[in-house]
Amino acid sequence: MAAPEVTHLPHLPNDVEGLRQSIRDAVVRVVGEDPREASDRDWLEALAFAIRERMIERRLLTRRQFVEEDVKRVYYLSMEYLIGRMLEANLRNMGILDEARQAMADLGVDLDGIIDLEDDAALGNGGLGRLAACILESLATQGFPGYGYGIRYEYGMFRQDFEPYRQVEHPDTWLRYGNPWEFPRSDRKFPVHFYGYVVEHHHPRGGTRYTWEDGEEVLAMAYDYPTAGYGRRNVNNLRLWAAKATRDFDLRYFNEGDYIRAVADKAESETISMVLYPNDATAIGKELRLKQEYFFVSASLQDALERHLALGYSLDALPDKAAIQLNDTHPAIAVAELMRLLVDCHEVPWDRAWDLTRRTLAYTNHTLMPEALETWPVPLMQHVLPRHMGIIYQINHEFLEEVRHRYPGDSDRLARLSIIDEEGERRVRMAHLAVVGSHHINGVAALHTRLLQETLFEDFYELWPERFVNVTNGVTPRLWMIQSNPALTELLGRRIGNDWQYDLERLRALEPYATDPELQREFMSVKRANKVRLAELVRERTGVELNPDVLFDVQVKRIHEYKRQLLKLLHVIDLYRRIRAGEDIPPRVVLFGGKAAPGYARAKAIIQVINEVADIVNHDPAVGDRLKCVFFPNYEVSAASIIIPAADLSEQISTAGFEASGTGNMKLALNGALTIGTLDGANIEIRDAVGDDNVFIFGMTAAEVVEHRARGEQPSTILERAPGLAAAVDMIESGFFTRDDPETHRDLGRYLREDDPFFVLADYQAYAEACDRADALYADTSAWAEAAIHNVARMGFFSIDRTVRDYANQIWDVVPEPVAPSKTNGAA
Ligand code: NBG
Repeated sequence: MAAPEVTHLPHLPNDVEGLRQSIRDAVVRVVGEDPREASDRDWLEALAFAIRERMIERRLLTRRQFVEEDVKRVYYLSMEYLIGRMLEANLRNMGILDEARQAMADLGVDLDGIIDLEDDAALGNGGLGRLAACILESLATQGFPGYGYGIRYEYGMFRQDFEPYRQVEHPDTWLRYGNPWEFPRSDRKFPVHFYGYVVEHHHPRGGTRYTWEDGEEVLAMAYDYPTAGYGRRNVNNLRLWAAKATRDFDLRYFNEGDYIRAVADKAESETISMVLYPNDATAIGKELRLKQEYFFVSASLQDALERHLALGYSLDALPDKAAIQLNDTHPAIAVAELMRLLVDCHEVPWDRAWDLTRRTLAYTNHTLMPEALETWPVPLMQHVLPRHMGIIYQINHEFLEEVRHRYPGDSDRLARLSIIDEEGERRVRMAHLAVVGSHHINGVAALHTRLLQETLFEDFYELWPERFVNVTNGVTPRLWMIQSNPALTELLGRRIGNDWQYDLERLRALEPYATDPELQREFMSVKRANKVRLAELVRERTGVELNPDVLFDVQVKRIHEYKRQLLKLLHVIDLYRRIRAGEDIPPRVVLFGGKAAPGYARAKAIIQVINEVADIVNHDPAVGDRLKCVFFPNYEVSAASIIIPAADLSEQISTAGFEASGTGNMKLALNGALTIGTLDGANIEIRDAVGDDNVFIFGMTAAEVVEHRARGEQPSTILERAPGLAAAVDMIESGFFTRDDPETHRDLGRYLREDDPFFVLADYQAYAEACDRADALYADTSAWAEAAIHNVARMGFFSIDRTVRDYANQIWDVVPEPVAPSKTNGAA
């Protein structure tokens, strides 16, 4: 029994006075500056320290409660967390935003200026990483014992710049001022092994043991980021691993006198956590990436097992006390690593270990795109992770035995199901490994899950239909409404109270007011204020002036052929041509935002042509305010928070069958934008929720896309029937927008006319008509406002809290463990 003094947890006051005291002290004690001399950045750091002290108190209380209640824990393994800025989010979720604003004001500092100093934590590419961040926030908010695991990349998502039209990438130096939010845990380190070879040891009394010898070892060191729940005292932990060289490894060379080599090798082993791969929905197949994946999976599983055993549980109790979720195939090596840890390190017999593994792991699939499905060449896997290759062979052998038993003589089926792809260069299919090693596999929207069952995992679905479930994605209303859209939050509070902040379905209370002219007027004036706010930012970043009284048409997301930014651009070009021809068309602002993977030439060409078109359109005196086109540079979470609340129209125009879910679609609709979209991903569920009248659906369905492809129609024949579209393609191709070098987009023109793999041309006519429908509705302000209010009121289903509850009920079998509401216990 520890002494009372030892078991004591400090308790800091959360009122203005207490905060002011902590902040002023932190300037001196932590930052090391005289408060009279402190810069804004010093104050930012001091404030962050004052908050994190309070977060860690609640974190430790939360953890104590989890131990006392003997809870089952959820471990979320993700290569990416697209968190964004932390200051405002932490203040808000800790329930001390107003107090901190006042405390800072008392100290003569404007909190909002400080908030804008912070860099985004951009440890992710796009929707998958942002979803992971939303899930962690919701786990804490709902009181689930959830632990995030990932990588502490020294450099996150690159910063995007245009020079002048082309994308150039700059390193994201988000840690250059240090990071006040993290707790470096130098005592929480795990060795991670690479290369070397495997030795078989035959026991005299039967049985074989394997040891993994030689090779290299890197240490994974923990950095903890407390994650606060909103409106209650739960604080969970996100643990990010950084690679550190092991001392043994250094010493070898030091002893040989090669000092330079020793230091260089140390730097090299630390490159594992150096940089995020800036790729979205694409597999890269680089050795360093495989090492990153294994690095964080191994450290996370070692950590989770150590905690499990330290709590006094037996390994047999693992599936009852831990649920491990694999976010896409990136952590799929966990299947083999958990087996290795159980069998080789803890001497659990193989069959029992396999049973435990399969009952502990679950896998979320985020894409059907073949190029995004990770596979590793067998020789590479053998080289980097020789023991895991052996384990995968064994798992595959036993799995295929089971299949053979059920489908005798069906060798095609065996080849289709095998974890090893035997065609051409032999490769390990990570998605198959994840499916075979998981008790549940989920897609992220209803259509996506159905397509998984019917196409990608058809054979697996036939084997184990009960393992496949849908969990439609969601978004957190704390970031995507309360923080990003304070004006609408205030309006909602006045009209329907604040219950929706915890239970988004409560937004339905707004329904009866959708036709109320007073609410419509207030709603539209909130939207206008948000458009003014965005217009200021756009002027600052691009010099382009936007008129807040016209329709704001927004497409923000990664740049990808399947997302069809080109479809929107062709429409812009058509409008421009018609304006120049003297046609009177309804005015609009078109705003694009998003990054292209640095190696994705086509996506980069798309960015370039959008910038070129924008430059001509925005400077043509014949156009004026009737059309503006902006490519917002360096789209990131903090920019999204300004852009999304200002959108009238939300572009969700992917080729049907390609967008697994989309989550931007949910954020935009929640903020009262009307969706113009295809029947793809979660758009379908959004339409079902908001109703046909409140969304503009167009284009081929997923099934029609398949039929259309089978017909093999030449895209150029479509152009013969559509003169406006043909003119737009021609303007790109002939160099109308690139007069210095008319050849620039020859290839893009040819691509559209001859290939058009994502059916931009085939869907164009339907798209243009849907745009006209949007214009017509926008002309009727009251009708538009009514539809927009219906969108907000009906978005309850798309709360991340519902998503997390679906995981908890259908997959994890865990219950929430709320600590206490923050205002009654702890505050003040
Ligand atoms: C992305 C999908 C999106 C989906 C997010 C989150 C990958 C591999 N997939 O449609 O493209 O919304 O995942 O589920 O990044």
